[in-house]
Amino acid sequence: MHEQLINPTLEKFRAEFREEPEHIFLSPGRINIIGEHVDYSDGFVLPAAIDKYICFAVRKLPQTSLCTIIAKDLGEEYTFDVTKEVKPVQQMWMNYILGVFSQLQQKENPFCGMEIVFSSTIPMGSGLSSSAALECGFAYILNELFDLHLTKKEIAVIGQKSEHTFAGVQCGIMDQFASVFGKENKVIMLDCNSLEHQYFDADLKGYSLLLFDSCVKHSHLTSGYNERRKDVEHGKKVLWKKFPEVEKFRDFTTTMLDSVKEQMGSVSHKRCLYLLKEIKRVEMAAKAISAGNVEYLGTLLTETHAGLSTEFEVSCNELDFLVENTLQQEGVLGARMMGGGFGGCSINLIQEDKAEKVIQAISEKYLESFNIQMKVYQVKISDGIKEYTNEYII
Ligand code: GAF
Repeated sequence: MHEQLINPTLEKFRAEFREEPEHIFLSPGRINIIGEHVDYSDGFVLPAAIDKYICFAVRKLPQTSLCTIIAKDLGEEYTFDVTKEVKPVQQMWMNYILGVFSQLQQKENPFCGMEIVFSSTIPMGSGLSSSAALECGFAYILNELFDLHLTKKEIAVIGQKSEHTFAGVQCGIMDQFASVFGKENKVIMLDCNSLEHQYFDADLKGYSLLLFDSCVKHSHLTSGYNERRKDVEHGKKVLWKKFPEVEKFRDFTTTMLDSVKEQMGSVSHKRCLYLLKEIKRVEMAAKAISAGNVEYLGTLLTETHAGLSTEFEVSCNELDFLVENTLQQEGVLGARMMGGGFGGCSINLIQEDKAEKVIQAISEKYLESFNIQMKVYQVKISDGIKEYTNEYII
């Protein structure tokens, strides 16, 4: 991590600001084992933070009110005045940050100038939540530097709201929650309705979770993410009109759903059907993990892909190809697209000693069919956002 991430971030900070940073923070991306698109529908999800991070090198400047942020990997920088109201800007990466700042600025304004350089090993647009890592990382920094006394839940919610208000994506809470609450070797079972959560050991009994990056990039602002959410909200409205006594979306049955199919229309019906089935699958997956039943976990992952592809319609040809072909390989228990969809990664449950062979076979087939070199990430389940306090002088 030093070579790849921390040292280059530090070097850039020193080169640009001619000083040492006072803090280094690491904010992780996430995987999601199962529970896709249910985080804005009272569902359960099973995400985990991973060992791919945004690294922030930070220094406070009490004598000024200017905050300069350098996005090292993009070769861009942006300066804003912490005493002035902030508005969305052209640079999307900066909107994640400004969206966080605007919420905290409204509460009180204890801020002064700052110098920040950040750099990342989370590939952008690959479904590993680089945006949540950026939002929550910045909220965490402000919390630490200015003693804001925010709880971890508040940091996650501020990150999510920044996405809604400044980035225009009506996302759920899963990505931000995983980035903040991640724990080494533990999967989080999160109830997105109450935000109650518990941790599970991620022992996969000789199998590992490998990510295959289709390298088809997506942005949830221009993909169908917000549209899917609208389809679902419409379906919910119809359901609650007929069954006002039902408290949470996940308490509707498929029989109730079918009874209002005509009023809601076939599109919202299939979206809601997928969601109700997916929420149940997550509960079954949590039981399968606890019981060490990896075969069944694999079956559930594959069922999720079928639902995402045909009912929720957020997959794409490249992801369908990767999943279909991976499932044909020996030693593969399950595969599915991961995250919001329309590109990004598949997550695959593969016997450890068969992984190399699977990777080789799928890379070749993918290159041949799409002329794209697939990328492979073997990730470790890691801690959530934290200050990096080890020695980092190079
Ligand atoms: C994206 C969103 F940001 C999450 O909130 C979630 O809905 C996910 O897609 C799909 O499960 O990552």
